[in-house]
Amino acid sequence: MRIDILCLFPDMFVSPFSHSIVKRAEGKGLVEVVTHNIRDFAHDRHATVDDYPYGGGAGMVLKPEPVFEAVEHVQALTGNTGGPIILLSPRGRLFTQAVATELQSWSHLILICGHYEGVDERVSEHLATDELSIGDYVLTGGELAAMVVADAVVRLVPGVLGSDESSTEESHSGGLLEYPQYTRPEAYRGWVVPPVLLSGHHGEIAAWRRRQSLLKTAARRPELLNGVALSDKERAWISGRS
Ligand code: 4GT
Repeated sequence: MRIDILCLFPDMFVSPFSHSIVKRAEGKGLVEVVTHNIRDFAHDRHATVDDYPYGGGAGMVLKPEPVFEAVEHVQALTGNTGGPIILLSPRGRLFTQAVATELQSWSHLILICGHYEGVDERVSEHLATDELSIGDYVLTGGELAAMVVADAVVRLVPGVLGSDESSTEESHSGGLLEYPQYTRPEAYRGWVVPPVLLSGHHGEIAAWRRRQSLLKTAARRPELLNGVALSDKERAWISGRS
């Protein structure tokens, strides 16, 4: 998979991507992440990429020309693969694990990061094929959102995670919150690890973990239970507790 990221501050990606799963994926030759500076596609010698909003108002707006031309440059470079062109924006559809799974199936992604007060609407209307938000809050720029998307997608590319890590993906949580994890020491400041985890009874451990996932989900994110297949027994057990 190749991911091209168009932004105004490509340096922001250097450290995160050199420590994360992205580095590992690149090392294995499974993923290539390339950042581009939208400013390189400005038209004037001052490299202007923003301008005042038509109609007035506070702040500046990212001009359309450098963004369109940066995308066209990437398409020429990569052979115009027809993959998603994603604008990161607080108005986008919510980025979830399901969206990450969907994106993982493409061989090429283009991510566009906005800055200033916003991006000229023609980018959203006539260039981006998709618009994603990582959550209901406002950031200074789309770069952090692009990092989140890249990280979540790259770890799903087959071969990036070891088979141990990837097998925990589907089989365990399946739309529920994770069960509690413990490691040594067995007792820390008087807080002991649940004895079942030391019992060696794999069946009991699996059942305990499932119950813990259900409990935590019911307590903290009850809406997630709607998307999960529960047995009648589990449903009754949860409603008896909440
Ligand atoms: C939030 C998100 C995002 C921003 C999000 C254009 C000017 C957008 C700054 C940018 N804020 N981008 N992608 N929640 N801010 O995903």
